[in-house]
Amino acid sequence: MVTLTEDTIIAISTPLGEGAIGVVRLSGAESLHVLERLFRPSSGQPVAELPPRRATHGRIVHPDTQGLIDEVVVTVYRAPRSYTGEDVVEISAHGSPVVLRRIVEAACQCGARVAEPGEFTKRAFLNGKLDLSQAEAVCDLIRARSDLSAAAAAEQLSGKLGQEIRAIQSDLTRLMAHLEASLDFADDELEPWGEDELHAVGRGVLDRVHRLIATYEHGRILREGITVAITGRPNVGKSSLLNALLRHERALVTPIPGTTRDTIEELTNIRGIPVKAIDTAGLRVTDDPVERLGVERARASIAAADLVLLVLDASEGVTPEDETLWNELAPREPSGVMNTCDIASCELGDASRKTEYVRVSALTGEGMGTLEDAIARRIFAGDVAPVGSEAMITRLRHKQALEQCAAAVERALDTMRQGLPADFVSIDVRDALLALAEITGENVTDEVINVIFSEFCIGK
Ligand SMILES: Nc1nc2c(ncn2[C@@H]2O[C@H](COP(=O)(O)OP(=O)(O)OP(=O)(O)O)[C@@H](O)[C@H]2O)c(=O)[nH]1
Ligand SMILES: [Mg+2]
Repeated sequence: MVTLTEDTIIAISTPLGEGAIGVVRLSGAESLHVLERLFRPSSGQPVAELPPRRATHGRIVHPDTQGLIDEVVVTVYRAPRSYTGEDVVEISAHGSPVVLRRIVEAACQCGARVAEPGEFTKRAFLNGKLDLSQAEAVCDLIRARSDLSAAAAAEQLSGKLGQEIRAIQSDLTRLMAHLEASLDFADDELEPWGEDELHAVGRGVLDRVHRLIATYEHGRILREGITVAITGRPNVGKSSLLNALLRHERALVTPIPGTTRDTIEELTNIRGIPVKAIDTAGLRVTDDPVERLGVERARASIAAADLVLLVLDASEGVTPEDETLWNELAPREPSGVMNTCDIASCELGDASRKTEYVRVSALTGEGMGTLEDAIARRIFAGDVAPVGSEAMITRLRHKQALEQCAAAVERALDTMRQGLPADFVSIDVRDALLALAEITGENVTDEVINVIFSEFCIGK
Protein backbone atom coordinates (compact mmCIF):
# COMPACT_ATOMS: atom_id res chain seq x y z
CA MET A 1 0.00 0.00 0.00
CA VAL A 2 1.05 3.56 -0.49
CA THR A 3 2.79 5.38 2.32
CA LEU A 4 1.91 8.93 3.12
CA THR A 5 4.60 11.53 3.05
CA GLU A 6 4.81 13.87 5.97
CA ASP A 7 5.32 16.91 3.77
CA THR A 8 3.05 19.86 3.95
CA ILE A 9 2.06 20.74 0.41
CA ILE A 10 0.88 23.92 -1.23
CA ALA A 11 -0.58 24.82 -4.61
CA ILE A 12 -2.64 27.41 -6.39
CA SER A 13 -6.04 25.75 -6.65
CA THR A 14 -7.75 28.14 -9.06
CA PRO A 15 -6.96 28.43 -12.80
CA LEU A 16 -3.96 30.51 -13.74
CA GLY A 17 -5.01 33.90 -14.97
CA GLU A 18 -6.61 37.02 -13.65
CA GLY A 19 -9.72 36.63 -11.53
CA ALA A 20 -11.59 38.31 -8.71
CA ILE A 21 -10.38 35.65 -6.27
CA GLY A 22 -7.56 33.13 -6.41
CA VAL A 23 -7.21 30.33 -3.89
CA VAL A 24 -4.00 28.86 -2.51
CA ARG A 25 -4.35 25.66 -0.53
CA LEU A 26 -2.06 24.08 2.03
CA SER A 27 -2.39 20.56 3.41
CA GLY A 28 -0.34 18.64 5.94
CA ALA A 29 0.64 18.58 9.58
CA GLU A 30 2.64 21.81 9.33
CA SER A 31 -0.08 23.83 7.57
CA LEU A 32 -0.92 25.94 10.59
CA HIS A 33 2.71 26.55 11.47
CA VAL A 34 3.36 27.74 7.94
CA LEU A 35 0.29 29.96 8.14
CA GLU A 36 1.44 31.37 11.47
CA ARG A 37 4.53 32.81 9.86
CA LEU A 38 2.66 34.40 6.95
CA PHE A 39 -0.72 35.49 8.20
CA ARG A 40 -1.70 38.41 10.39
CA PRO A 41 -5.42 38.17 11.28
CA SER A 42 -7.12 41.57 11.47
CA SER A 43 -8.67 40.52 14.77
CA GLY A 44 -5.23 40.08 16.30
CA GLN A 45 -6.15 36.51 17.21
CA PRO A 46 -3.23 34.04 17.28
CA VAL A 47 -3.32 31.76 14.22
CA ALA A 48 -3.20 28.65 16.40
CA GLU A 49 -6.53 29.65 17.91
CA LEU A 50 -8.42 30.36 14.69
CA PRO A 51 -11.76 28.54 14.72
CA PRO A 52 -12.04 25.83 12.04
CA ARG A 53 -14.25 26.27 8.96
CA ARG A 54 -14.68 30.02 9.52
CA ALA A 55 -13.52 32.82 7.30
CA THR A 56 -10.87 35.05 8.89
CA HIS A 57 -9.80 38.34 7.34
CA GLY A 58 -6.18 39.49 7.50
CA ARG A 59 -2.93 40.15 5.67
CA ILE A 60 -0.36 37.83 4.15
CA VAL A 61 3.14 39.16 4.75
CA HIS A 62 6.54 38.03 3.62
CA PRO A 63 8.13 35.85 6.33
CA ASP A 64 11.49 37.68 6.18
CA THR A 65 10.67 41.27 5.41
CA GLN A 66 7.14 41.31 6.85
CA GLY A 67 6.24 43.28 3.69
CA LEU A 68 2.59 43.11 2.67
CA ILE A 69 1.79 40.56 -0.07
CA ASP A 70 -2.02 40.75 -0.11
CA GLU A 71 -5.15 41.22 1.93
CA VAL A 72 -6.88 37.85 2.15
CA VAL A 73 -9.53 35.67 3.74
CA VAL A 74 -8.27 32.47 5.34
CA THR A 75 -10.20 29.31 6.22
CA VAL A 76 -8.66 26.67 8.45
CA TYR A 77 -9.80 23.03 8.47
CA ARG A 78 -8.45 20.74 11.15
CA ALA A 79 -7.71 17.05 10.61
CA PRO A 80 -9.58 14.88 10.02
CA ARG A 81 -12.43 17.21 9.02
CA SER A 82 -10.99 18.49 5.76
CA TYR A 83 -10.84 17.56 2.07
CA THR A 84 -7.57 15.66 2.51
CA GLY A 85 -8.18 14.48 6.05
CA GLU A 86 -5.13 16.50 7.15
CA ASP A 87 -4.87 20.05 8.49
CA VAL A 88 -5.82 22.25 5.55
CA VAL A 89 -5.59 26.00 5.06
CA GLU A 90 -7.28 27.82 2.21
CA ILE A 91 -6.12 31.32 1.46
CA SER A 92 -8.46 33.35 -0.76
CA ALA A 93 -6.41 36.17 -2.19
CA HIS A 94 -6.92 38.56 -5.07
CA GLY A 95 -6.87 36.56 -8.28
CA SER A 96 -3.52 37.75 -9.56
CA PRO A 97 -1.07 35.11 -10.79
CA VAL A 98 1.79 37.19 -9.36
CA VAL A 99 0.23 37.52 -5.91
CA LEU A 100 -0.66 33.82 -5.79
CA ARG A 101 2.84 32.80 -6.83
CA ARG A 102 4.35 35.07 -4.14
CA ILE A 103 2.18 33.45 -1.49
CA VAL A 104 3.27 29.99 -2.64
CA GLU A 105 6.95 31.05 -2.58
CA ALA A 106 6.59 32.56 0.87
CA ALA A 107 4.96 29.37 2.17
CA CYS A 108 7.74 27.27 0.64
CA GLN A 109 10.27 29.37 2.55
CA CYS A 110 8.40 28.38 5.68
CA GLY A 111 8.68 24.65 5.00
CA ALA A 112 5.87 23.76 2.58
CA ARG A 113 6.60 22.22 -0.79
CA VAL A 114 4.75 22.59 -4.07
CA ALA A 115 2.13 19.84 -4.52
CA GLU A 116 2.25 17.34 -7.34
CA PRO A 117 -0.74 17.05 -9.72
CA GLY A 118 -3.67 15.51 -7.88
CA GLU A 119 -1.77 15.27 -4.61
CA PHE A 120 -4.57 16.78 -2.49
CA THR A 121 -7.11 14.29 -3.81
CA LYS A 122 -4.56 11.48 -3.54
CA ARG A 123 -4.16 12.28 0.14
CA ALA A 124 -7.94 12.38 0.52
CA PHE A 125 -8.05 8.87 -0.97
CA LEU A 126 -5.16 7.54 1.14
CA ASN A 127 -6.80 8.98 4.26
CA GLY A 128 -10.08 7.27 3.46
CA LYS A 129 -12.02 10.43 2.63
CA LEU A 130 -12.91 9.17 -0.85
CA ASP A 131 -12.74 5.76 -2.47
CA LEU A 132 -10.78 5.49 -5.70
CA SER A 133 -13.88 5.68 -7.91
CA GLN A 134 -14.82 8.96 -6.20
CA ALA A 135 -11.31 10.35 -6.61
CA GLU A 136 -11.51 9.56 -10.32
CA ALA A 137 -14.87 11.32 -10.42
CA VAL A 138 -13.30 14.50 -9.02
CA CYS A 139 -11.03 14.57 -12.06
CA ASP A 140 -13.91 13.77 -14.44
CA LEU A 141 -16.13 16.45 -12.93
CA ILE A 142 -13.46 19.11 -13.35
CA ARG A 143 -12.87 18.03 -16.92
CA ALA A 144 -16.52 17.50 -17.90
CA ARG A 145 -17.37 19.17 -21.19
CA SER A 146 -21.13 18.75 -21.19
CA ASP A 147 -24.08 18.73 -18.82
CA LEU A 148 -24.55 14.97 -19.05
CA SER A 149 -20.85 14.30 -18.46
CA ALA A 150 -20.85 16.56 -15.42
CA ALA A 151 -24.01 14.87 -14.10
CA ALA A 152 -22.46 11.41 -14.53
CA ALA A 153 -19.26 12.48 -12.75
CA ALA A 154 -21.26 14.11 -9.93
CA GLU A 155 -23.20 10.88 -9.42
CA GLN A 156 -19.98 8.89 -9.22
CA LEU A 157 -18.48 11.45 -6.84
CA SER A 158 -21.52 11.13 -4.60
CA GLY A 159 -20.49 7.50 -4.17
CA LYS A 160 -23.09 5.79 -6.33
CA LEU A 161 -20.66 3.45 -8.07
CA GLY A 162 -18.84 2.72 -4.81
CA GLN A 163 -22.17 1.80 -3.18
CA GLU A 164 -23.08 -0.64 -5.92
CA ILE A 165 -19.63 -2.22 -5.73
CA ARG A 166 -19.91 -2.54 -1.96
CA ALA A 167 -23.34 -4.14 -2.31
CA ILE A 168 -21.87 -6.76 -4.65
CA GLN A 169 -18.90 -7.21 -2.32
CA SER A 170 -21.25 -7.83 0.56
CA ASP A 171 -23.08 -10.58 -1.39
CA LEU A 172 -19.75 -12.19 -2.21
CA THR A 173 -18.59 -11.91 1.39
CA ARG A 174 -21.77 -13.62 2.55
CA LEU A 175 -21.18 -16.33 -0.01
CA MET A 176 -17.65 -16.75 1.27
CA ALA A 177 -18.81 -16.97 4.90
CA HIS A 178 -21.27 -19.74 4.05
CA LEU A 179 -18.66 -21.63 2.08
CA GLU A 180 -16.30 -21.41 5.00
CA ALA A 181 -19.05 -22.49 7.38
CA SER A 182 -19.38 -25.67 5.37
CA LEU A 183 -15.64 -26.16 5.75
CA ASP A 184 -16.23 -26.04 9.44
CA PHE A 185 -13.42 -23.73 10.37
CA ALA A 186 -15.21 -20.46 10.62
CA ASP A 187 -18.27 -19.12 12.29
CA ASP A 188 -20.06 -22.00 14.06
CA GLU A 189 -23.28 -20.03 14.22
CA LEU A 190 -23.60 -19.89 10.44
CA GLU A 191 -25.70 -22.54 8.74
CA PRO A 192 -23.88 -23.71 5.61
CA TRP A 193 -25.99 -22.97 2.56
CA GLY A 194 -27.28 -25.63 0.30
CA GLU A 195 -26.05 -25.78 -3.26
CA ASP A 196 -29.15 -24.03 -4.59
CA GLU A 197 -28.64 -21.05 -2.36
CA LEU A 198 -24.96 -20.77 -3.24
CA HIS A 199 -25.82 -20.90 -6.93
CA ALA A 200 -28.60 -18.36 -6.60
CA VAL A 201 -26.38 -15.83 -4.83
CA GLY A 202 -23.56 -16.42 -7.31
CA ARG A 203 -25.88 -15.88 -10.26
CA GLY A 204 -27.34 -12.76 -8.61
CA VAL A 205 -23.84 -11.31 -8.32
CA LEU A 206 -23.08 -12.18 -11.91
CA ASP A 207 -26.23 -10.35 -13.02
CA ARG A 208 -25.33 -7.20 -11.17
CA VAL A 209 -21.76 -7.26 -12.48
CA HIS A 210 -22.96 -7.72 -16.07
CA ARG A 211 -25.45 -4.89 -15.65
CA LEU A 212 -22.64 -2.58 -14.60
CA ILE A 213 -20.40 -3.71 -17.45
CA ALA A 214 -23.23 -2.89 -19.85
CA THR A 215 -23.22 0.75 -18.71
CA TYR A 216 -19.66 1.21 -19.95
CA GLU A 217 -20.58 2.10 -23.53
CA HIS A 218 -22.64 5.08 -22.37
CA GLY A 219 -20.30 5.91 -19.52
CA ARG A 220 -17.25 6.01 -21.76
CA ILE A 221 -19.01 8.30 -24.23
CA LEU A 222 -20.02 10.69 -21.46
CA ARG A 223 -16.50 10.80 -20.08
CA GLU A 224 -14.51 10.90 -23.28
CA GLY A 225 -17.00 12.24 -25.78
CA ILE A 226 -17.18 11.12 -29.39
CA THR A 227 -15.84 12.29 -32.72
CA VAL A 228 -18.20 13.16 -35.56
CA ALA A 229 -16.72 13.64 -39.05
CA ILE A 230 -18.66 15.68 -41.60
CA THR A 231 -18.03 14.50 -45.12
CA GLY A 232 -19.45 14.61 -48.63
CA ARG A 233 -18.46 15.86 -52.04
CA PRO A 234 -17.30 19.48 -52.43
CA ASN A 235 -19.70 22.40 -51.95
CA VAL A 236 -22.63 20.48 -50.42
CA GLY A 237 -22.53 22.60 -47.24
CA LYS A 238 -20.25 20.63 -44.88
CA SER A 239 -18.60 23.72 -43.43
CA SER A 240 -22.00 25.41 -43.12
CA LEU A 241 -23.21 22.36 -41.24
CA LEU A 242 -20.22 22.49 -38.88
CA ASN A 243 -20.96 26.16 -38.19
CA ALA A 244 -24.62 25.36 -37.57
CA LEU A 245 -23.69 22.61 -35.10
CA LEU A 246 -21.25 24.92 -33.31
CA ARG A 247 -23.63 27.87 -33.52
CA HIS A 248 -20.83 30.15 -34.63
CA GLU A 249 -19.01 30.84 -37.87
CA ARG A 250 -15.94 28.71 -37.33
CA ALA A 251 -15.20 27.47 -40.86
CA LEU A 252 -14.92 29.43 -44.08
CA VAL A 253 -17.95 29.08 -46.34
CA THR A 254 -17.87 30.09 -50.00
CA PRO A 255 -19.72 29.05 -53.18
CA ILE A 256 -16.43 27.76 -54.56
CA PRO A 257 -16.05 23.96 -54.45
CA GLY A 258 -12.87 22.97 -52.63
CA THR A 259 -12.96 25.77 -50.04
CA THR A 260 -12.05 23.59 -47.07
CA ARG A 261 -8.60 22.05 -47.28
CA ASP A 262 -7.35 21.31 -43.81
CA THR A 263 -9.60 19.52 -41.34
CA ILE A 264 -11.21 21.77 -38.74
CA GLU A 265 -11.90 20.28 -35.32
CA GLU A 266 -13.99 21.93 -32.68
CA LEU A 267 -15.52 20.78 -29.39
CA THR A 268 -19.21 21.17 -28.85
CA ASN A 269 -21.95 19.23 -27.21
CA ILE A 270 -24.96 17.63 -28.76
CA ARG A 271 -27.88 16.86 -26.47
CA GLY A 272 -25.52 16.85 -23.51
CA ILE A 273 -22.94 14.57 -25.12
CA PRO A 274 -19.42 15.95 -25.57
CA VAL A 275 -18.67 15.91 -29.29
CA LYS A 276 -15.60 16.76 -31.32
CA ALA A 277 -17.00 17.84 -34.68
CA ILE A 278 -14.65 17.70 -37.66
CA ASP A 279 -15.20 19.52 -40.93
CA THR A 280 -13.25 18.00 -43.78
CA ALA A 281 -12.26 18.72 -47.36
CA GLY A 282 -14.85 17.63 -49.93
CA LEU A 283 -14.03 14.18 -51.29
CA ARG A 284 -13.14 14.25 -54.97
CA VAL A 285 -10.30 13.39 -57.30
CA THR A 286 -8.20 16.49 -57.84
CA ASP A 287 -4.95 17.65 -59.42
CA ASP A 288 -4.45 20.40 -56.88
CA PRO A 289 -1.70 19.12 -54.55
CA VAL A 290 -2.98 21.11 -51.55
CA GLU A 291 -6.52 19.87 -51.98
CA ARG A 292 -5.20 16.36 -52.42
CA LEU A 293 -3.50 16.56 -49.02
CA GLY A 294 -6.78 17.81 -47.61
CA VAL A 295 -8.63 14.84 -49.07
CA GLU A 296 -6.07 12.49 -47.49
CA ARG A 297 -6.64 14.14 -44.11
CA ALA A 298 -10.38 13.93 -44.60
CA ARG A 299 -10.14 10.20 -45.20
CA ALA A 300 -8.00 9.75 -42.10
CA SER A 301 -10.54 11.69 -40.01
CA ILE A 302 -13.39 9.61 -41.39
CA ALA A 303 -11.54 6.41 -40.55
CA ALA A 304 -10.94 7.53 -36.97
CA ALA A 305 -14.39 9.05 -36.31
CA ASP A 306 -17.04 7.40 -34.13
CA LEU A 307 -19.79 8.70 -36.39
CA VAL A 308 -19.74 9.88 -39.99
CA LEU A 309 -22.24 12.39 -41.41
CA LEU A 310 -22.51 12.20 -45.19
CA VAL A 311 -23.88 15.49 -46.51
CA LEU A 312 -25.79 15.77 -49.79
CA ASP A 313 -27.15 18.83 -51.55
CA ALA A 314 -30.90 18.58 -52.16
CA SER A 315 -30.78 21.19 -54.89
CA GLU A 316 -28.65 18.79 -56.93
CA GLY A 317 -30.30 15.56 -55.88
CA VAL A 318 -28.38 12.36 -55.40
CA THR A 319 -25.56 12.58 -57.92
CA PRO A 320 -23.41 9.69 -59.21
CA GLU A 321 -20.58 11.08 -57.04
CA ASP A 322 -22.85 10.84 -54.01
CA GLU A 323 -23.66 7.24 -54.95
CA THR A 324 -19.97 6.41 -55.15
CA LEU A 325 -19.34 7.97 -51.74
CA TRP A 326 -22.25 6.07 -50.20
CA ASN A 327 -20.81 2.82 -51.44
CA GLU A 328 -17.32 3.67 -50.31
CA LEU A 329 -18.46 4.73 -46.83
CA ALA A 330 -21.04 1.98 -46.39
CA PRO A 331 -18.89 0.05 -43.89
CA ARG A 332 -18.89 3.14 -41.64
CA GLU A 333 -22.70 3.26 -41.77
CA PRO A 334 -22.84 7.02 -42.29
CA SER A 335 -25.84 9.13 -41.28
CA GLY A 336 -27.25 10.84 -44.37
CA VAL A 337 -27.87 14.58 -44.16
CA MET A 338 -29.83 16.22 -47.00
CA ASN A 339 -28.82 19.88 -46.92
CA THR A 340 -30.21 23.05 -48.59
CA CYS A 341 -33.80 22.16 -47.78
CA ASP A 342 -34.62 25.85 -47.82
CA ILE A 343 -34.23 26.04 -51.60
CA ALA A 344 -35.03 22.54 -52.80
CA SER A 345 -37.60 19.93 -52.15
CA CYS A 346 -35.95 17.44 -49.86
CA GLU A 347 -38.43 14.77 -50.61
CA LEU A 348 -36.14 13.00 -53.02
CA GLY A 349 -35.02 10.00 -51.21
CA ASP A 350 -33.20 7.00 -52.38
CA ALA A 351 -35.87 4.37 -52.34
CA SER A 352 -33.62 1.59 -53.56
CA ARG A 353 -31.16 2.16 -50.76
CA LYS A 354 -33.90 2.79 -48.20
CA THR A 355 -31.72 5.53 -46.80
CA GLU A 356 -33.22 7.85 -44.26
CA TYR A 357 -31.87 11.33 -44.75
CA VAL A 358 -32.23 13.95 -42.10
CA ARG A 359 -33.41 17.04 -43.95
CA VAL A 360 -31.78 20.26 -42.90
CA SER A 361 -30.83 23.71 -44.02
CA ALA A 362 -27.47 24.65 -42.58
CA LEU A 363 -28.25 28.18 -43.77
CA THR A 364 -31.55 28.74 -41.94
CA GLY A 365 -31.08 26.18 -39.17
CA GLU A 366 -34.19 24.28 -40.22
CA GLY A 367 -34.02 20.60 -39.21
CA MET A 368 -30.91 21.04 -37.05
CA GLY A 369 -32.80 19.96 -33.93
CA THR A 370 -33.89 16.78 -35.68
CA LEU A 371 -30.32 16.17 -36.78
CA GLU A 372 -29.03 16.59 -33.23
CA ASP A 373 -31.65 14.12 -31.99
CA ALA A 374 -30.66 11.67 -34.70
CA ILE A 375 -26.98 11.99 -33.79
CA ALA A 376 -27.71 11.44 -30.08
CA ARG A 377 -29.78 8.36 -30.94
CA ARG A 378 -26.99 6.97 -33.11
CA ILE A 379 -24.38 7.59 -30.42
CA PHE A 380 -26.38 5.85 -27.75
CA ALA A 381 -27.71 3.18 -30.10
CA GLY A 382 -31.29 4.27 -29.62
CA ASP A 383 -31.57 4.51 -25.86
CA VAL A 384 -30.39 7.64 -24.15
CA ALA A 385 -30.19 6.56 -20.54
CA PRO A 386 -30.97 9.30 -18.08
CA VAL A 387 -27.93 9.86 -15.91
CA GLY A 388 -28.59 9.24 -12.27
CA SER A 389 -31.01 6.33 -12.32
CA GLU A 390 -28.38 3.61 -11.92
CA ALA A 391 -24.71 3.31 -11.11
CA MET A 392 -22.57 3.70 -14.21
CA ILE A 393 -18.96 2.95 -15.06
CA THR A 394 -17.01 5.35 -17.25
CA ARG A 395 -13.49 3.96 -17.31
CA LEU A 396 -11.85 1.01 -18.96
CA ARG A 397 -10.14 0.28 -15.64
CA HIS A 398 -13.55 -0.33 -14.04
CA LYS A 399 -14.74 -2.46 -16.91
CA GLN A 400 -11.65 -4.67 -16.82
CA ALA A 401 -11.95 -5.17 -13.07
CA LEU A 402 -15.63 -6.10 -13.43
CA GLU A 403 -14.81 -8.53 -16.23
CA GLN A 404 -12.23 -10.19 -13.99
CA CYS A 405 -14.80 -10.35 -11.23
CA ALA A 406 -17.39 -11.91 -13.55
CA ALA A 407 -14.89 -14.49 -14.79
CA ALA A 408 -14.00 -15.45 -11.23
CA VAL A 409 -17.68 -15.83 -10.27
CA GLU A 410 -18.26 -17.96 -13.38
CA ARG A 411 -15.38 -20.15 -12.30
CA ALA A 412 -16.83 -20.43 -8.80
CA LEU A 413 -20.22 -21.48 -10.20
CA ASP A 414 -18.51 -24.00 -12.45
CA THR A 415 -16.52 -25.43 -9.58
CA MET A 416 -19.73 -25.81 -7.56
CA ARG A 417 -21.46 -27.51 -10.47
CA GLN A 418 -18.64 -30.01 -10.64
CA GLY A 419 -19.23 -30.76 -6.97
CA LEU A 420 -15.68 -29.83 -5.96
CA PRO A 421 -14.99 -29.01 -2.30
CA ALA A 422 -15.91 -25.62 -0.90
CA ASP A 423 -12.33 -24.45 -0.49
CA PHE A 424 -11.88 -24.64 -4.27
CA VAL A 425 -14.92 -22.45 -4.70
CA SER A 426 -13.73 -19.96 -2.14
CA ILE A 427 -10.50 -19.36 -4.04
CA ASP A 428 -12.53 -18.06 -6.97
CA VAL A 429 -14.81 -16.01 -4.75
CA ARG A 430 -11.75 -14.41 -3.19
CA ASP A 431 -10.47 -13.51 -6.68
CA ALA A 432 -13.82 -11.92 -7.47
CA LEU A 433 -13.61 -9.83 -4.31
CA LEU A 434 -10.06 -8.73 -5.11
CA ALA A 435 -11.12 -7.62 -8.59
CA LEU A 436 -13.88 -5.44 -7.14
CA ALA A 437 -11.47 -3.94 -4.63
CA GLU A 438 -9.50 -2.54 -7.55
CA ILE A 439 -12.39 -0.23 -8.36
CA THR A 440 -12.77 1.16 -4.86
CA GLY A 441 -9.00 1.20 -4.40
CA GLU A 442 -8.71 -1.25 -1.53
CA ASN A 443 -6.59 -3.43 -3.77
CA VAL A 444 -4.46 -1.37 -6.13
CA THR A 445 -0.77 -1.00 -6.73
CA ASP A 446 1.16 2.24 -6.28
CA GLU A 447 1.61 2.32 -10.04
CA VAL A 448 -2.12 2.35 -10.73
CA ILE A 449 -2.62 5.04 -8.12
CA ASN A 450 0.15 7.17 -9.55
CA VAL A 451 -1.25 6.89 -13.06
CA ILE A 452 -4.72 7.88 -11.91
CA PHE A 453 -3.58 10.92 -9.98
CA SER A 454 -1.11 12.08 -12.60
CA GLU A 455 -4.12 12.87 -14.81
CA PHE A 456 -5.14 15.58 -12.39
CA CYS A 457 -4.20 19.20 -12.59
CA ILE A 458 -1.94 20.78 -9.99
CA GLY A 459 -3.83 22.13 -7.02
CA LYS A 460 -6.50 19.44 -7.08
N1 LIG B 1 -29.44 27.89 -49.65
C1 LIG B 1 -28.55 27.24 -48.96
N2 LIG B 1 -27.25 27.36 -49.23
C2 LIG B 1 -26.35 26.69 -48.49
C3 LIG B 1 -26.76 25.84 -47.45
N3 LIG B 1 -25.64 25.29 -46.89
C4 LIG B 1 -24.60 25.80 -47.57
N4 LIG B 1 -25.02 26.64 -48.53
C5 LIG B 1 -24.17 27.37 -49.48
O1 LIG B 1 -23.45 26.43 -50.23
C6 LIG B 1 -22.15 26.89 -50.52
C7 LIG B 1 -21.11 25.90 -50.04
O2 LIG B 1 -21.16 25.82 -48.65
P1 LIG B 1 -19.95 25.25 -47.79
O3 LIG B 1 -20.43 25.13 -46.41
O4 LIG B 1 -18.73 26.05 -48.04
O5 LIG B 1 -19.79 23.83 -48.47
P2 LIG B 1 -18.65 22.74 -48.22
O6 LIG B 1 -19.27 21.43 -48.42
O7 LIG B 1 -17.95 23.00 -46.96
O8 LIG B 1 -17.69 23.03 -49.45
P3 LIG B 1 -16.16 22.59 -49.62
O9 LIG B 1 -15.41 22.99 -48.38
O10 LIG B 1 -15.73 23.36 -50.80
O11 LIG B 1 -16.15 21.13 -49.87
C8 LIG B 1 -22.03 28.25 -49.83
O12 LIG B 1 -22.28 29.24 -50.77
C9 LIG B 1 -23.13 28.21 -48.79
O13 LIG B 1 -23.63 29.47 -48.48
C10 LIG B 1 -28.16 25.71 -47.18
O14 LIG B 1 -28.62 24.98 -46.29
N5 LIG B 1 -28.99 26.42 -47.97
MG1 LIG C 1 -16.02 23.40 -46.57
